[in-house]
Amino acid sequence: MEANYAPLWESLGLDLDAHDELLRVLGEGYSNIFLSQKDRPEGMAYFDFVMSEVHGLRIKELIDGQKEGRKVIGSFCVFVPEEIVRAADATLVGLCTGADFATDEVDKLLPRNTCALIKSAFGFKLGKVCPYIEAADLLVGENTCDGKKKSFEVLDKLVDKLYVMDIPQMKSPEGRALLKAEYARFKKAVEKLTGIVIDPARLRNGIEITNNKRRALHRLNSFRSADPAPISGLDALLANQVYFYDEPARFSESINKISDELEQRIKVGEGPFPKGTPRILMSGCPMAVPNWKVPWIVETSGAVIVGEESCVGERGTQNLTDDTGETVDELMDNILDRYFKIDCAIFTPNPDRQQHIEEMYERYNADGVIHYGLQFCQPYQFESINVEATLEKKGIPALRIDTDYSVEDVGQLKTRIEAFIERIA
Ligand code: BJ8
Repeated sequence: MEANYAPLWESLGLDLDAHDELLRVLGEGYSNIFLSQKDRPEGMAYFDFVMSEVHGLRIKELIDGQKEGRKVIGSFCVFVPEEIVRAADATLVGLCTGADFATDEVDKLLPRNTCALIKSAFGFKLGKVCPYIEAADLLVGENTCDGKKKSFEVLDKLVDKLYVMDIPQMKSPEGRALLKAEYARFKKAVEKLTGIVIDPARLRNGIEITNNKRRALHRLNSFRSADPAPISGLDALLANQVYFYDEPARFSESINKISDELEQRIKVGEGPFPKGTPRILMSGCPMAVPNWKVPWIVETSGAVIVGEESCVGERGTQNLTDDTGETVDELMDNILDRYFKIDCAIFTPNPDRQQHIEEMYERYNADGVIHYGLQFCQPYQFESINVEATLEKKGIPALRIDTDYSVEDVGQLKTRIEAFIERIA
């Protein structure tokens, strides 16, 4: 019998009718995009289940955890150090974004030329359809791009639990000092919220839990360099998206199970697309659930995606945190070392990202790079011009796409993507 989560959603203040409609549209989209794929690894059944319960069972687990004293912290960015959250027995979850919602209300609050990701986060809040934002004990905003930074001033008026973290814009000693101070302040805030003092053993445990999730995804992704690729880009993206919601140990175990399967598939040359299918590296803005538009177009136009240079992808999960250290200060420095390497486009200059794109292109044996920029995303749109030019100069075919969450441009995107695939085939 299907569980009835309506009382739970009602207790969180969700608009049940709007939420039902959202789940209906999501379910339909999911089944058209994911379930219609051929030759998926059997292990993806777990992710189908997670997605069907992402607003149900997972929310119930979080609420049950809260009853036992485990706090929930929501975040919009991979700069929020999960190690510190886990060290205090709290749970870090990604907040809803990735689809347009309550757009009329959003347009009254935010400038029109705000990126779809930010608008979407507000749409989920204003439309009362995100159980994560409602269930969270603390929301962490971060001063990354100007859009996010200023939008948190607006969000602060809508919620009473917003904490804003400052983020440097340059990889300088001063930038590092700023991030160090901000992580120390965040640790204090987490300790205050949870009533738990983070000691070295706890911090080491938080590092281990978080590293294990990353390790599992590194392993899964390593198999995508094979030809034929043993998993579609859509399914791999889904695994990267679920990373932000699922219980960590269960997530790592499920990813490792799929990886075992992929290893076998490679031995017998099996995959959802035939050997020799043109291979694409996606690069650019993060794609949160249910933003599957461009990967879906790519993989229904004769190519396979073999890597994501994105925060919902390798930019978010690359590099483990060193767990060696005896004191909290040493371990906090290790955390700082790891996060200060994130090559988000908010940094200036940001040469590491260009290098990472080229390195991923080689490692995954890609044939071309599609740069995915959200309209009005200044950091990534600015970088995309140079990324495209530099790649082309080095003989790496590149296509620059600027889009949003609407479906209006699907036809036009398909034409451009098909032409690009023809060029690299
Ligand atoms: S570390 S990429 S998750 S900031 S798409 S809101 S940049 S205008 S999401 Fe990001 Fe952290 Fe960086 Fe990663 Fe602004 Fe661009 Fe919108 Fe964006």
